[in-house]
Amino acid sequence: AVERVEHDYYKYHPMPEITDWMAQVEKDHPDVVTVVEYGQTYEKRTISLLKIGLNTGEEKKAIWMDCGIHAREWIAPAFCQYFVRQILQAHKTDPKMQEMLKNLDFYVTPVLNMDGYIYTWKDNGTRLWRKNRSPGPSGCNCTGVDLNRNFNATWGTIGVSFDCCSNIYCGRQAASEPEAQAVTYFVGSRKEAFLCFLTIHSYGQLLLLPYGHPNFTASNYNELMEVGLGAADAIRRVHGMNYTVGTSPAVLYPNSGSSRDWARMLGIPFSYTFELRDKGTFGFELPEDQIQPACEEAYSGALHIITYAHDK
Ligand code: ING
Ligand code: ZN
Repeated sequence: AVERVEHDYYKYHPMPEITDWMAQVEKDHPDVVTVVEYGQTYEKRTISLLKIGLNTGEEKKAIWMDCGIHAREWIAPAFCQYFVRQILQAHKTDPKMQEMLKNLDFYVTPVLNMDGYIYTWKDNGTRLWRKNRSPGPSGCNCTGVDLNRNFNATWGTIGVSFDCCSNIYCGRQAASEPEAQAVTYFVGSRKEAFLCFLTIHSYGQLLLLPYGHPNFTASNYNELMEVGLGAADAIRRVHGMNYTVGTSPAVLYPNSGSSRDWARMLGIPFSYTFELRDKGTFGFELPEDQIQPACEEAYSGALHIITYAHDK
């Protein structure tokens, strides 16, 4: 028999281990989990997500979560893995989760920017790479587009750069990048189903809501704030950590082309960006001994939003 290696949720994993883990989770939970391939990266890697939910034969509502849109934010993929494990555990023990898995499908992408993530594991001084790995336009010697500036939401208007060497380069046009196209197509073709769009980043301990452009206000802004503040309370109750809630212009600075804004403009009511631990002490290089508490508190926050959206 093939030796079975337990997956350590409190370590960071290179891409091949995360891909193997996805296949193993599907194998271990064939009644609730399916691996779905839905796109390709610039370097032709297959982008996959885990679809988690009970097969009821009915039309179901859905929850979106993506992690690792920015390569260096390693706590984000770790959180997606933890999140999947927790909902599968709760599926066995918690009546509320059983109810939600009957009514909802969770679509979880552990690493969206796979090319960038692999690049940060190369150990060549590349640990802090943020963007994807597509080449710049002719005449530019830099690589990569900021995928969270590339979505078709007030694209290219504010908080971006058109310099292809910038870390916030928005690309040559909206959704020019294959990774952004994959999300745009997958979510866009099921847009009526999605109640929540949760995109996971680090760092800063923030819960950001639409819109990044200061001239626009989400029609359900008050409700987004209220639910976000409830999530921040839930987070604080776990380990006492403070998360700040608001739009990006209110909390830090404006931006355009984010996937969160795109999802809200598409009509998905509960669209949030999570900025996980910490507040800058370790930044993108959050030590492994903080993976567990960071994931525990963020899980509580995410569940607050998902439960609200489900019950509404
Ligand atoms: N932060 C996000 C980014 O895309 C953001 C979200 C935007 C935060 C604007 C604050 C202001 O820049 C990270 N960490 O990627
Ligand atoms: Zn980020």
